[in-house]
Amino acid sequence: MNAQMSAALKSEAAAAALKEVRNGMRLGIGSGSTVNELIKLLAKEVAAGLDIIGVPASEASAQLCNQLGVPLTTLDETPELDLCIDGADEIANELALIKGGGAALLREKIIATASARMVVIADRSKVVDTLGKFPLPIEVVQFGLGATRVKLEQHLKTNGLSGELVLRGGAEAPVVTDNGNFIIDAHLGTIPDPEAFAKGLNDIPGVVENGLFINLAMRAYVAGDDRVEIIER
Ligand code: ABF
Repeated sequence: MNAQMSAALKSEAAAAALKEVRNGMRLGIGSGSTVNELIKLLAKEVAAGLDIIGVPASEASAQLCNQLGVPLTTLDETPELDLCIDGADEIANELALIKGGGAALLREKIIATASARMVVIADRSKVVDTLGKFPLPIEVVQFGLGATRVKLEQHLKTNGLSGELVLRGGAEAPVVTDNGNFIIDAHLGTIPDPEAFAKGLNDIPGVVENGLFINLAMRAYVAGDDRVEIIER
């Protein structure tokens, strides 16, 4: 799929989700290239009179919203949201998701959890039978990285999984999230039971959050070549 086609599909998924947005809504705005398409469409609606207020999941999304005139607030001012629209890296059964390829998983999960309803926008390439081909992003604090890694390896073993744990960006230039943390990408290949694997993962003291979004999304708008499919949970 070339970049132009891919952008068109992302925009179609975003346009379908936009139909759920009503006047007066408090909107969680995720991040990533599909959400960027949503922000562009949203900005046009706002210019035409749509009255919404958004909370962005990343500095990048905030910047685009500000640039295009989508009004923003914070979860401190508006702690409860009506609808969150976000992208995903993988979408499996029951709308179990891997997110965090853009390193915004922590804010994305906070926003999704603060929202009455979460919907996902994606192109068809994101739909999988089993999660895990996409490396699972895990946000960890910088302090004690080595010790956290050991605990993560133990967690993998306990769950019958194995795979490389890779510090995103490498030791020389690690990626730092909007929250000042690092990301470890767990290259697992497959996560047959995401719910079981997620259990206890965030109990490791150095782990801040993980990219498994389970029982959060209610609906996904998935754009394929001929139509936008709606997947419900
Ligand atoms: C975000 O955007 C992330 O959680 C996920 O990593 C990513 C998907 O990106 P894209 O829309 O660019 O494929 O929602």
